[in-house]
Amino acid sequence: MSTPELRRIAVNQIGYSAEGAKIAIFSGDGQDFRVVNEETGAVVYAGKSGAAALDKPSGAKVHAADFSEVRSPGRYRIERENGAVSASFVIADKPYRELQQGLLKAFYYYRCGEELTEEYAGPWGHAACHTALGTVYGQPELQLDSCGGWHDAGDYGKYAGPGAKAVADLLLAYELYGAAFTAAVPLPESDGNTPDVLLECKVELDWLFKMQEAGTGGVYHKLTTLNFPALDAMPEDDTAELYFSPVSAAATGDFAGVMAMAARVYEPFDQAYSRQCLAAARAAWGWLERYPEMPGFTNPPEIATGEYGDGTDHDERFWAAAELYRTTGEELYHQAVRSLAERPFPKYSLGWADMGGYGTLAYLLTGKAAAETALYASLKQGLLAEADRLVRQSRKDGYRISLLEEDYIWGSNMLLMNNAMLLLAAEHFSGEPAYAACALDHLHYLTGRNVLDISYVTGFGAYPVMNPHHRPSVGDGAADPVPGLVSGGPNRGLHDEYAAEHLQGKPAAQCFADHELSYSTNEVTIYWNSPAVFVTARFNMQGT
Ligand code: G3I
Ligand code: 9MR
Ligand code: ZN
Repeated sequence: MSTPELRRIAVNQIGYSAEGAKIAIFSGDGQDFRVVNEETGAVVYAGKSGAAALDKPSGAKVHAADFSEVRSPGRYRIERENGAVSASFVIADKPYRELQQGLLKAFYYYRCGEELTEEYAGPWGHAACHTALGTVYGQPELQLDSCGGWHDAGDYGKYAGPGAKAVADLLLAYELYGAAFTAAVPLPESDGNTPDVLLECKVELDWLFKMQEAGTGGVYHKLTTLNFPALDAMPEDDTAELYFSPVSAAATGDFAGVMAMAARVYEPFDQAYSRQCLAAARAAWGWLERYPEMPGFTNPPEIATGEYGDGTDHDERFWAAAELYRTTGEELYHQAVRSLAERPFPKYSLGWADMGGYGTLAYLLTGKAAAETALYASLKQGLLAEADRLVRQSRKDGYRISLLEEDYIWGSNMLLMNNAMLLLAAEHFSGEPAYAACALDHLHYLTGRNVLDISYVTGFGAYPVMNPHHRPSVGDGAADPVPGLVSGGPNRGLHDEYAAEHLQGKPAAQCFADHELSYSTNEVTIYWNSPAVFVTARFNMQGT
């Protein structure tokens, strides 16, 4: 269809809920617009956009067009007097159901170690991959089962910390918004009893068990080949030797946190599994106690894959202690939470490096009665203050999101969705609907209401990302990319050659290239998908 310059109308390309606010963002001149029902051709609303203002992060002169009065379910588009036409979108009671299912199904496509069959994967299937034993780095005689889990991203590495963040987001979504997870995805394991989101997370948890060092409880930081394979390599053709990188405190803390969480969440469905998770979490905690001071992880010299370096592990320890306390109620862990909380790490950040926010959420969710009064009050107040800051920033932004110019970093869409998660946590603890409204504005940006008029979720929206840096999507021969993947989004750092060559001088929010070579703007990862599942689940709850 038309190019973004001609469209100049940014909408959530999925759509808007019938009862909620409906705002399109215009750029360029001309305020008059009409909303057209695409089935009947009828103009159902005519109006004028508000005053225009220059928006620094996007470099655009933007104005908001409010058509909240349109409430009848249907498929619509917006037209402006200057000839611009928006993407087609729906107005519906619950417009984001399929999006949530697609974002969750993405984890199935990321699975490693098993065949993705045509029945479940359609044209995006492939043979079982990475089934060989892995070698423990520095111990050539020690070869271990490494099979399973999810690939991290556009590459086929598997990294314990990022994997734990992804599972944590999904389990938190299930804990807070369980009613949004009743429909089957479906998955090969769907049994009509255990929710699919738990079945999918079990794939990663089962793999995480294999990352725990026998005897010590420490957790290997990652499992990868020495180098990244070619960009068109299908997973089953990536047969280079796999290595377990050394144990790290960050990975061990993340592992303890997510396993303690899993022990709680799986308990009603599978008590033996729940016990196994808790025992693994306790063993990891034992390792952390034995090694209170550890240097951050850095890649061993021969290993060139993703480092996920992390200078401080107090946040991961804090999360681990808080989840272990929430799950067991044992004083030992409460004591650890209280002493770690005194350390100066970010308490409201949701990873992958700064995991303190998960500790804060776990402690607050434990409830006031079980908490120390002053710590509970300060964490709750801090969370709400952080959410207030995000709301204030969003109100100043042309596209109504909390990202500042300097926030358009590698994986800016993770920051976008993490901020939306934090806003929804604030809604949860305060009951204040303005936080949810602001979070929804973040979702609108993700699926199209942004300066590039692009949906950052493959397969969703009229103008979605088509060429992600994702090896299966490059190599599988299917016309469309694997669906349901969240792209990293604009990154003003221009950290790859393609971006450096093509995006020089662009405003921050336009530093994005829908090109498979641009890994620093257009790669996809499990931990960019997972907060988006959390956010969509909130808006799929009944009665909201
Ligand atoms: O946090 C700082 C910020 O303070 C600073 O202003 C800004 C300026 O550039 O940088 C921010 O740090 C960035 C950091 O991501 C933020 O999380 C770094 O520049 C940036 O280089 C770093 O990128 C990471 C990238 O690996 C390179 O290390 C991404 O977060 C991380 O998601 C990505 O992860 C890769 C794995 O290594 C391999 N698998 C794919 C995956 C996704 O691309
Ligand atoms: O494909 C790799 C991607 O998963 C990583 O996030 C990225 C940064 O570590 O690196 C990509 O691999 C590129 C490598 O770093 C440089 N040569 C080109 C590779 C892409 O084909
Ligand atoms: Zn694999």
